[in-house]
Amino acid sequence: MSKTFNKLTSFLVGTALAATVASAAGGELQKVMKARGLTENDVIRAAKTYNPTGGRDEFIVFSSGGQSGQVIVYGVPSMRILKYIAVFTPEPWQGYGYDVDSLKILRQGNIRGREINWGDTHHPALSEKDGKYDGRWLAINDKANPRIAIIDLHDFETKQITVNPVFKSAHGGAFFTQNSDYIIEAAQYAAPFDNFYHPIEEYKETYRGGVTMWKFNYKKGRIIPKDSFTIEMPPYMQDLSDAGKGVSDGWGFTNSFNTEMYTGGIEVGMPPNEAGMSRNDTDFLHVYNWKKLAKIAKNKKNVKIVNGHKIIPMSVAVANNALFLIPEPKSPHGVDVSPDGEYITVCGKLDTHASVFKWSKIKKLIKNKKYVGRDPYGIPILDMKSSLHGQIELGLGPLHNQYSNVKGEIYTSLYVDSQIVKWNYLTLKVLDKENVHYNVGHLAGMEGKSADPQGKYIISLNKLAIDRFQNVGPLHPQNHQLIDISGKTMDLLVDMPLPLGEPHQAVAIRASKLNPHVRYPMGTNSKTGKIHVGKTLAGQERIERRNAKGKIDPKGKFVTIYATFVRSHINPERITVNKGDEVKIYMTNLERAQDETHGFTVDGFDVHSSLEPGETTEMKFIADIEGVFPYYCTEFCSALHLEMMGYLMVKDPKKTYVSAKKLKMKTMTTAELKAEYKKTVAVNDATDAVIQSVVAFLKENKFGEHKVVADLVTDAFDQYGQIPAQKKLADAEYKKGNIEKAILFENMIWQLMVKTADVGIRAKDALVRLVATKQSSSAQAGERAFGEGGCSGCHVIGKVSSGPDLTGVLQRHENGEKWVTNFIMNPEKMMHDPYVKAMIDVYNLKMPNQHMNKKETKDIIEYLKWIDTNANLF
Ligand code: CUK
Ligand code: CUA
Repeated sequence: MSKTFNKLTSFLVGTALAATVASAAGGELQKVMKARGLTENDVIRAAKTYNPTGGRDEFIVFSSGGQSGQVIVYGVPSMRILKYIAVFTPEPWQGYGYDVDSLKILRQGNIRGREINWGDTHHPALSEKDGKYDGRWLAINDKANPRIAIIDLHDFETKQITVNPVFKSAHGGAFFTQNSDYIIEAAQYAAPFDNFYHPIEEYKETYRGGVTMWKFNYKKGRIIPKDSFTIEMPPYMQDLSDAGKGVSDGWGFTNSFNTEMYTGGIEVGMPPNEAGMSRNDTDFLHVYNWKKLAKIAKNKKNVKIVNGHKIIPMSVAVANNALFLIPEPKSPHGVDVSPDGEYITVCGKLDTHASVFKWSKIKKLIKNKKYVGRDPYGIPILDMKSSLHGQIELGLGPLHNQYSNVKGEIYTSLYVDSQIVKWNYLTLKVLDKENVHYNVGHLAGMEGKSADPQGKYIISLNKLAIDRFQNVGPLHPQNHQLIDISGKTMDLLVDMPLPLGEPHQAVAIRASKLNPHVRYPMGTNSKTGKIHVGKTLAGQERIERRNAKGKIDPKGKFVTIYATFVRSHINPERITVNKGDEVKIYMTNLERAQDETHGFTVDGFDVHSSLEPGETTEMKFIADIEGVFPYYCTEFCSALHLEMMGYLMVKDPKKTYVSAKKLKMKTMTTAELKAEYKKTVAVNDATDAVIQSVVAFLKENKFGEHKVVADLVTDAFDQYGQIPAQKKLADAEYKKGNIEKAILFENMIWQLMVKTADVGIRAKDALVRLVATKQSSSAQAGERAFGEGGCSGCHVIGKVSSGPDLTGVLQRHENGEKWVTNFIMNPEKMMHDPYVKAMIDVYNLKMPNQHMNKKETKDIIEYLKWIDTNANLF
């Protein structure tokens, strides 16, 4: 492209821009609002939720991913999705279920030997200390296949799946006790604990409900099944649970439906389940002393073992005064303990009321053994009225509750009314109602079920999304709505379509409490947290062939590859095996640089692994088909990512292969090779000079004082440090006369330099932002005007471009500010100034009138002053 053409375009573009931005600032907002049909309220709501580029959210939400068997992570208030965590379902991006180590986790979830490859996640729970979230672990249940998974919040990976050996479905989990000693999981659909056939006619005798108390090792972040136990419960359908806290610590609360013990039978002429299971006016809230029962479970005499798991029979729990029932309004759903542990709110979805039970009243009844009767299984029943603090009418279909930072303030979802009610559980008064989109299930407050709720926002997890979003076919997304609760009345801020599963519950935590790592110690098996047996460092790459006894044997059928990954090559790059060999690949990502993940697959073998910096993973398959299979890095990790590949060649040992090497390829002459070598070395020297200038800049500006920059510099030197070794190889080959090989090694040096420069420049940019003086708002506006008004079309700060560099421009003239102001506003009038004339000669271009107004010009002057103050940085 010709120089003149360049200048011409920037001149034209500049002029056009200047006209459109002429009215700038205030008017611009009005224009956008008009063009997009936005009201002032819309704009305020947008401003309340918008994160500018690079901005962060105050809260992080962990939402159940419903039937996707995953966990969804998003930020509040922006409602931007950050991650899907693979839990019960294979997830290829993360390699989950596609490499050996993650497959082991997934297979921990096998039930009676059968692989289960999905989950119906309902309730995520954050680990607690004194009832407050600590941001260390996340647990989530699977309702369909009764399991609990543990996710490590240091790397957002699933570390354990535990199958409930006696339940056949489980809903009321996961809920941590207030110091994360146990995780509560209640059954849902009653079924026999054993794995045998029991006719439905013997439902009352042989089907059972229950609550499992999973012992949790907080330090290791693992459930310990052998120290866990299940409290046998009547075959009522246990629903949701909550752990007591504060004054009620040590106790658990689980509600239920179908205390009728109805078993349906449409096919034999019985009314359906839905009729029979909601006949009674009340169902039962189960109240149990898990702390006491945990001690009781340690004595063998007190437990029954079913499927290798401890069960405390109802009779034992009752005899020890550790299990009670309280009537609650029919078909309840949520049961939520207040931040101080004194109030327990239960919502009956078929009742318009919320019932607030008071712990001190319940405790007194228990202490005085004041029972109004016993259920058919002999469990003492406490009087409902004497246990209640009070009841309050909320609306149709109350379901779930969340607390805020205001004393007594509680938020309840109304499923049928599609509303959120704000009310006070102490004074029993309704304070406000907000319409949400159709059929809200759970609510998520900010740490809203902890001992330290933060208020500010409530998220409404709606079941339907009719008419809210672009139609994407009959299966609609879910709709999470963010509501501002900081004011006297609620204000619905924004809708977020969630294109995954049907999330039930979500939990939110202050982002500042999360402390995730950026890399693993070299060679880590992220699934165990220990160093991987396959850890391989640079120089240790190898291919080993062993026999069935594990001895090195050239005739063996077991091939192990110890491979390393670093931008932009996989070592080894060629693997030849025999058809039928068992191939095991250990892969170590040698990068220490943040976000330098490499992925790996061998085409056609249904394997994939994601290697985060420092991670080692294992892949295994039988090379059961002959052929040539490329393998490659699946993450676009660097400019030479496409070159990050190799070949797996599988040959049939029974075949003889005829060589196809007939055609001699034409090669370069020695003189040509030498010329290329010289050119390559010269390019490397020039590139190194650029790197050195960046290094000098970084040192001058004391990069070591800024951790973010220092980390990047470490990354850069990781690359740079590899150059001497390559240089040695290049020189040696050159000496031996292998010029072609010497060129290739010199090319490798260039690759390393480019990577160094890439990170180095990132470090420089980060440093400039850190050490530059803060821009005044006027200078900020000036920079915007400079960019949008077209000045930047010709002027590049710190560089001579199609116009002169403007660093120091205010010093170039007497009364510089006035001179530049006049020149910007009326350039035509100054064309005869000898300086301007000279400039026109040099640049062959006249300064155009960009029609800047007075304010814009003044701002630009402020911006130019800011540049001068920081001139050393450009
Ligand atoms: S549940 Cu789905 S809306 Cu499983 Cu907690 Cu209430
Ligand atoms: Cu490594 Cu692409």
